[in-house]
Amino acid sequence: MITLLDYGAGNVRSVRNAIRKLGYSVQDVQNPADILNAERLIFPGVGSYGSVMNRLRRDGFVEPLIERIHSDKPVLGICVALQALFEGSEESPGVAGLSILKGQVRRFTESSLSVPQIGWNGVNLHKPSPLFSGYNGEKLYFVHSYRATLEEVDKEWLLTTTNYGEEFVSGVQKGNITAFQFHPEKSGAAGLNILGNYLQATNDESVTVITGRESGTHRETRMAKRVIACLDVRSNDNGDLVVTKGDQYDVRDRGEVRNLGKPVELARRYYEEGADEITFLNITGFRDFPMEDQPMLEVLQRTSENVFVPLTIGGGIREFTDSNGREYTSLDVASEYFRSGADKISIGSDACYTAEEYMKTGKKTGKSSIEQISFVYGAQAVVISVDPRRVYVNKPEDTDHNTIKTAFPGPDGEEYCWYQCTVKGGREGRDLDAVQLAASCEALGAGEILLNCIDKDGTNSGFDFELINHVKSAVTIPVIASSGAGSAAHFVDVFKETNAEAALAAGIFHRKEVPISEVKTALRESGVEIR
Ligand code: 1PR
Repeated sequence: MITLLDYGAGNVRSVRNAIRKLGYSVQDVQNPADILNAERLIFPGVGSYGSVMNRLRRDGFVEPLIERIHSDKPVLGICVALQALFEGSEESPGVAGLSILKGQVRRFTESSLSVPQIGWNGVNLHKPSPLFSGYNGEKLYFVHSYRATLEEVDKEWLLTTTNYGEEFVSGVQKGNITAFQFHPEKSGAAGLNILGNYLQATNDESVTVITGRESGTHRETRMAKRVIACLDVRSNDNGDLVVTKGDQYDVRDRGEVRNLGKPVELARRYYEEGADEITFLNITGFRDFPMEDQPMLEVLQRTSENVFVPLTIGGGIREFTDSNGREYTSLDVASEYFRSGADKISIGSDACYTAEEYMKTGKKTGKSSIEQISFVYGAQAVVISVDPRRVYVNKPEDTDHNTIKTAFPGPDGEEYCWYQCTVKGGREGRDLDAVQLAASCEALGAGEILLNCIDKDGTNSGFDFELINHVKSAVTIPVIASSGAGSAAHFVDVFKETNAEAALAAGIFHRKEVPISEVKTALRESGVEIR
């Protein structure tokens, strides 16, 4: 029996599902005494530093947790839980941590890096550990902006380090305490193996004598470029929830909504085929009341039972009032999705309205969906889905928007274009360009940009490098290139021609034109770092 410290700050469903998948039972901490009495305790780290510590304090969990850590009972901390062992974090100034380790956790400082670090990276083992038995250097999933530096951690605690432009502490272990900066529950088979080793080692004393993977052979770890499978989901005319796919956002074929499969089954297939991440977009979310949109919640719940890579959900993340007059904030809506198994939420239309307001007033209100969700769940949990379309002009002075000189002139030979943001699934253009949207949303606390392109969507003609470079140069958060993938070579091209951290495709995977393994092979052969 494993006891889980669920303090309601994010997706712990994945940890629960991973433990169950490994054959153990899980129970939740109900009161402070459970923390002391649990045989084995897992402290999952989800949410921002401040929200984690404040919730632990609110529930009276801090004292028993410290007491347990000082006893000889096992505790496994994940992600922010590793950071919580320190005295505090730059993420939430003034909020005291558990102070088991001295010092502060700080934001990545290297200016050439995209922060947050979102994605797959390796670890170097600094001491023999049974937890890494069977680990062969596979990449594991990280998602964080803050980290403990090597100077901050006593040698006897140091378990693993990872390089993200600088070497940081990705694992600590001393006596009964183990904590990982990566998410084993989101790191595919390699992560499940580490988690399984941990559960076995803490179950059976004899296992701890096994010496794990050779430590001390230091190799540079490298962040991988991610390959993401995207599932656009909506109800068809019979009311069935289907994965569909549009051509330039038109998902109907001879009047019928295209049906390319079932969301849960397809997501599982992509996980098994090696997708680094799965994104679900509820493409009619702007119409429906999301809290009543139980099918999408169920899709997430069922998917997370068998899919152990990050899940993003988009569509309908906004505040609304239901037919009974009950008001929901976008934070309520997002929370429901996180509880159901989402690791990140993606905001489309609402991000445009927020950015427009922000550009008008120059003020952060703290009330927008981006700010609220980022404050509670951390920037890394907030993705902005951009749906831009090219607007051609003869010269930059013809518009107030950010233009580029394009190598693909417009219908009348126009040599410049800007990228107009749209809302409601591309139906309505706004007086806002993609650079304005991305930069405003970053300033408001978003952690990643999902950069679609209506002109390219479903065309199989390759990604729009001009758009990607244009937006990428305006932000320091990671950018996911999306729309237009038609072959494995297109993925190679997008990573050679742009600095995008990830590339996403839909149609070619759904129609089984290009398997994910072929994309990965092409990338590996071209020298692109992959998982
Ligand atoms: O506005 O917050 O409710 O979010 C709605 C979400 O639904 C947005 O993320 C928006 O991008 C998405 N969406 C709305 N309508 C459509 C549509 O297709 N009619 N799909 C839509 C967007 C685009 C991509 C697609 C890539 C790759 N889908 O995500 O998967 O273009 O496709 P390809 O590889 O086949 O070229 P809100």
